[in-house]
Amino acid sequence: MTSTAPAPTANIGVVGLAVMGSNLARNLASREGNTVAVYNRTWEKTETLLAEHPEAGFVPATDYKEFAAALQKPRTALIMVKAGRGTDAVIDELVQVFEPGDIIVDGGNALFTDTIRREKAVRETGINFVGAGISGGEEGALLGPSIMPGGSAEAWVTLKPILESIAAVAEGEPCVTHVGTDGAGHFVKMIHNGIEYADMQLIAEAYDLLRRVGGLSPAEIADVFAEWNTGELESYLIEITAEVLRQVDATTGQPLVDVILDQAGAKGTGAWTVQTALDLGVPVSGIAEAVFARSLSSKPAQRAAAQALPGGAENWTVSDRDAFIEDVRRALYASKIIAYSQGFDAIVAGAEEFGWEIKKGEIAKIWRAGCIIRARFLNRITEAYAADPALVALVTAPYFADAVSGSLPSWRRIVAGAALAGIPTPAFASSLSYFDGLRADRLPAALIQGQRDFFGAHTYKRIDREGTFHTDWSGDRTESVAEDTH
Ligand code: NBP
Repeated sequence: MTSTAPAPTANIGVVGLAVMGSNLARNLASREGNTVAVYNRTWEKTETLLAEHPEAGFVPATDYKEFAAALQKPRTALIMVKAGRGTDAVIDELVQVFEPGDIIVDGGNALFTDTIRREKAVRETGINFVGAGISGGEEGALLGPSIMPGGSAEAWVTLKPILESIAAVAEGEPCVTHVGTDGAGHFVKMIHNGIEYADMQLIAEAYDLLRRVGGLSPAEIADVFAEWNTGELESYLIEITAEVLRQVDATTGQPLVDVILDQAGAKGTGAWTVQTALDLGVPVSGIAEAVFARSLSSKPAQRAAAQALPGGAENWTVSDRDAFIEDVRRALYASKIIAYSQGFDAIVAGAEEFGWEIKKGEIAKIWRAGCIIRARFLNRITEAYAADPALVALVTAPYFADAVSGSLPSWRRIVAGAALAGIPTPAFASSLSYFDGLRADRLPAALIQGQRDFFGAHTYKRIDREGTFHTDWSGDRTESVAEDTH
């Protein structure tokens, strides 16, 4: 390498050449018309990428100045580094060498509030900053991810052809769309990951029931999942679950799932979804239970201490195995619909709070391929929002309402049976409770309002009169109070 800056031959550059960055760089380089500049803090990664992929014609840079010099204007850089301080460090360097009109895209898993902050700060320099959620893992990055860019409409004009060229394709359409301004892209990616947590937990609960109650072996359950993957549950996660369950451990000869430690890890995007939903007041209960189920699994001391506790459980004997499998399938499908419905509720609430114009149907479309939650029924979500853009809850759209209604007897049998048998089904059960809460004519929230007024004079509203009320609980006297007293 010489230290002379290369001529500006590249139309896009990638900073950060770990697994995601190098695969995205290769994906970009493989598309006609793209020349890709590459930079990584540690030179060895750049060197390895160049040596392993000479066909990509990468333009390497040894520092940020050289990187900027390699890019045609307006310069476009895609940052793929560890989210957090690394992202800020790279942005600080790029704004030194970029000019107004250039574009910095952060494709890492940034928290959307960080993206809002960064976009505001970078915009002051005249440089565009785009937070883009990228899903699909390393394979998606190489072959075609689902991409959720935020940022300005101006930056989108330049980015559109580049991102469309590398995105996954579903039914002829690229899985990328301008989600909304500033942090909208990372917000939607966060919700995507939250739904992913719920979907994985639901599949795990289905597996557990088939194993412990149905008595099926992992290989038999793999066959069941493979069969389910030919119907309305068809999805990437169902497909890979069958493969995971079929895997045999080379050392012990046992099903691999039986020798994997049962403590689920997490990188934090599920927790972000739940924390954000709590702030927005959106009940994403299925996603929350999925996050908590991973937390519970990773508490060996508490689990060991509780091993000796009695379960008071009843035997659950299955007389018709096929009927039981079908019950589990329907419970899974109904709960999955709830998870997506809750996720879209969170998107609607986030859009309202942060002033984004998010087209819900378009989001479902760009999740059809390339991403982890890709699933057959996403087209139904797009259709539901096309039929009624103001749809207040996805689960009330005719297709989903019918699907859930048709599953109800199975869903209730599974949740009740699991409770009696002492088998944890936090996501199945909370999803059913959510559904029952949503459709209830009256909720015990009325009692909670009474309690709040009793101990804290928090006031309440009445069903028969306008206004705000407080009761003198000792004297049994109800009085109307001014709105601004609570
Ligand atoms: P990592 O998240 O493991 O990050 C490693 C990269 O960050 C290396 O290139 C490293 O440079 C660079 N880096 C760090 Br760490 N600190 C830096 C700094 N201060 N300045 C410059 N560079 C710095 O890589 P990854 O797994 O490829 O993921 C990249 C991004 O994509 C992350 O934000 C991740 O959350 C997101 N993402 C990952 C996946 C996935 O499936 N893995 C999927 C979707 C999104 P070095 O080589 O010099 O240490």
